[in-house]
Amino acid sequence: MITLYDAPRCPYCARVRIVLAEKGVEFEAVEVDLDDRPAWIYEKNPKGRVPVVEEDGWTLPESAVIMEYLEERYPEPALLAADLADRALARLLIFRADDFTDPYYALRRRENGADAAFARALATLDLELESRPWLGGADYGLADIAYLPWLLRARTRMGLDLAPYSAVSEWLDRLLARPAVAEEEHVVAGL
Ligand SMILES: N[C@@H](CCC(=O)N[C@@H](CS)C(=O)NCC(=O)O)C(=O)O
Repeated sequence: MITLYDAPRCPYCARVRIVLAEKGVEFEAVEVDLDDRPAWIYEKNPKGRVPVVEEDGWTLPESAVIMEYLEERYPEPALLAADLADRALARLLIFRADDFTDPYYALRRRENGADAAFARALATLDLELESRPWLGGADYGLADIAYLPWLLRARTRMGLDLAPYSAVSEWLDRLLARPAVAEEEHVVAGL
């Protein structure tokens, strides 16, 4: 069985939780206290960060890599499109997710100009979602899961109003209809 070294508040862990839930994979979650990280986490990941997955003594950190590993290990239901261009688009967006999450963290740190920078990041996402139903193209998948955790947290924990971003808002409503995403929303509500 897969073990996930996990932290409820961590959006990177949320990516992995959602993929596991979508694929119906049973796993054991070991909660890591981010405010007092145990020394052994460095044996699992030299950077000392979660998420890490472990299977038969083999460990893998980095949420974007874990998502792809899980996609290959448990191909059904597919979370990467069959179409090569859509697969590449999903990977590109995941590769560039920092363009969205950096302004989010700047806002969390209340840096100067962070409000405007996060608004710009949301407007860019909105524009992407005006042109296609899901971030990765025609189908729901890894790209949506890669961005979603920050939006759930921004809405619930930072009181973000998504009304000005109608495409993002509609996308989020469609996502929340999925049990795997609703489960994560429940985790966020409990933080
Ligand atoms: N690039 C990593 C980032 C993971 C990450 O930053 N996790 C945070 C919790 S949300 C963490 O473990 N922070 C502890 C630290 O940075 O020392 C990934 O995608 O998995």
